Amino acid sequence: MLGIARAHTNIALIKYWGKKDKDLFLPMTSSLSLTLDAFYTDTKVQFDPSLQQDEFYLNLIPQEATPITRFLNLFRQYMDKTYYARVESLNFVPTGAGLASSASAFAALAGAINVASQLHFDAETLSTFARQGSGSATRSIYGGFVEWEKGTSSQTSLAKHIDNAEWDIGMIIIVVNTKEKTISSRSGMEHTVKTSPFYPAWVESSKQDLIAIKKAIHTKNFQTVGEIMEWNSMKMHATMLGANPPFSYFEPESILAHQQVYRLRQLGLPVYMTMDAGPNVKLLCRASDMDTIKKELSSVFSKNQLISSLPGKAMRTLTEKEWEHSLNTFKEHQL
Ligand code: 2P0
Repeated sequence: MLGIARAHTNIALIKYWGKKDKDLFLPMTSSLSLTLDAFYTDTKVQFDPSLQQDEFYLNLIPQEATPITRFLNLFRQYMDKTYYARVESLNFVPTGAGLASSASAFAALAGAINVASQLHFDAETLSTFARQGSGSATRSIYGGFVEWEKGTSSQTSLAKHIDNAEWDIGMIIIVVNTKEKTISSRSGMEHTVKTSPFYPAWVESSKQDLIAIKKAIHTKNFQTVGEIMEWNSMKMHATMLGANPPFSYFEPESILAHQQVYRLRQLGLPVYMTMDAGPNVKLLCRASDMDTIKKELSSVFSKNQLISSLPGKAMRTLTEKEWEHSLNTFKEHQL
């Protein structure tokens, strides 16, 4: 009863910001993302009759297993025979890069449990499980462009694959260094839904953005995809400025990054920005322009503030040999 899986992080182009049902992680709006190749989580799950409780190791270090137990129970309710499990995760999402790893973490965990439990749910169903770990994990079940349909129930709030994104597309993450503690996305979105008079407008506008971006993805219209992405992100952040009391994830360097994007566009480079529940700025650009853009940005940001990635693939299962390889890679990088 062993299962191993790899899932990649994703960045939302059409954002998820607000829950209709906190317990089931049902979102107020549908969202759409791009899965990224460079950042992923590998997870191994073994159900073991000799265990007295669930065990969880993150990057080889033992952790409190309660959230994992809660997630394992979502699957255990369908299993004939249930055992405790040993869960080992390796995060290949650079720490300090300010990228949320919960998306890849819960998608990989769902994938590994799916094999270990021998339940073999299909990918869409699996995304409904991943969702109950963290909303954005719903979308990390698939590669390329992915839509999370908000649905009306736990069974219908799921991910759908939209496009492999195997065209000239990439992302550059501008890491904005900040030591300040920010508001978690979970509490930030709750506060926004409750208090921002802009929130209903966001729901309506985001619905339109989703329709338009899907059309643009379908016709591979890069400029329109970028423009809609940028506008959607700004509108999401505007809901926070309108909350009571207001809050914002912007840092001075986020604004600096925005100014650079405007400058790059004036130079004729098609590049667009988006920001999540943190100060880092993510750029959508042509993969073939990534080196030029990084070079341009190096006058303002240091090399290690600029991380790039191509589109990534869907969650997949790994063999034990691949796990051993992953473990060795992780240990080498740690040294
Ligand atoms: C997104 N974010 O669509 C949006 C945009 C942040 C801003 O998904 O409470 O960690 O676990 O469902 O998924 C971050 O929120 O929140 C997020 P929970 P999650 O990517």
